[in-house]
Amino acid sequence: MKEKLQAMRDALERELDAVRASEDVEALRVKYLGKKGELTGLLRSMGSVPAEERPAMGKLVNELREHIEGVIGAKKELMRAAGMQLKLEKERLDVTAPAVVRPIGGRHPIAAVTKELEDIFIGMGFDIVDGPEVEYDYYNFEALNTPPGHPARDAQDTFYVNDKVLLRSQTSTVQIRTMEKTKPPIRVVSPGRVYRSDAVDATHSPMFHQMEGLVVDKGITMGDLKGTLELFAKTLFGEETKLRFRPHHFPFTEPSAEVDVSCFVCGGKGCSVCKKEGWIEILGAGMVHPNVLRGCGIDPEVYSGFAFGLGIERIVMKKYGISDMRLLYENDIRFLRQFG
Ligand code: 2U9
Repeated sequence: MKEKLQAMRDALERELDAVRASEDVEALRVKYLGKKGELTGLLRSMGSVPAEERPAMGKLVNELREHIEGVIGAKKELMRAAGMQLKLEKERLDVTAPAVVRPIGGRHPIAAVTKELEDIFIGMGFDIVDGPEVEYDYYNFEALNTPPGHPARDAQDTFYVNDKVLLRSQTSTVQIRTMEKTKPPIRVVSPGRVYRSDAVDATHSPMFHQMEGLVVDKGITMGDLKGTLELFAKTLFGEETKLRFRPHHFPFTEPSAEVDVSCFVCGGKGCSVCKKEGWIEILGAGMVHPNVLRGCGIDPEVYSGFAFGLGIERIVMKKYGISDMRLLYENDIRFLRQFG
């Protein structure tokens, strides 16, 4: 019996030494101290030990059990501490390490100016409206008082999907859709892409961006148009900016005008940005043609309205002194970085 106890003790020692995972320590505890464990078995067999030896043997078995409990407990604690140490090592965080620099992108100059223009008009109570770039001929031309064969179609020649469907050449399409859907008062601006079958050069592109505005209500006059555009121009280019209206013709407005601002670089004296003119053309505008209102179910005897349109690229180029429009579409990061 004594030898058996010693052998068990030695075996446990070896097995504990070999253990690598805490589950294996628990397995050893069960192996020796569990209900069907080796030491438990030994206790059960005490009956076969002669009565006079039993107390001494019982004492030895108890000592061994205490020993096993002790070493297994100690091993468990050791492994828990080692595991914790490993976890701490793994999760070590050097708070003094330099931060990873994540470069932050910036707005494209066209997007930046579009937002600037939107904010100005939102400030005046306008809504921003959006619509499809692939449009019906009806919304792009016919509803804008430009029937088939009208000479104004040439200047806005665009890309046709078929006889009736095209890529819009102006965002007025959105304003027609707005007038069809909503009753006056209407106060909207429509920024977006437009298309024209123009060859690419420093000042032309088959795709560019426009923003158009439309106001329709009772009693709207040319005075409202001038006041609105003046406030717009002063906010965008500075308080000292002056406006100049030159008579013009558009099929969708009557009367119509082209609108210049006094040069925001030289103040009107003449420089390279205004080509020594002192004025920079930025807008087209006019009073909405009665035919256009009527076509959208708005009675021109009751309501009147003004409209205007501008090319966003042109404003971007004048504002930042960019002489070639193609730079705006090449997405060369060295160019774009200059605008933050
Ligand atoms: C409706 C009725 C009339 C929008 C207008 C212009 C004048 C104009 C050009 C500016 C530069 C186009 O991008 S550009 O080439 N636009 O000169 N646009 S009046 O007139 C409208 C709009 C909607 C219902």
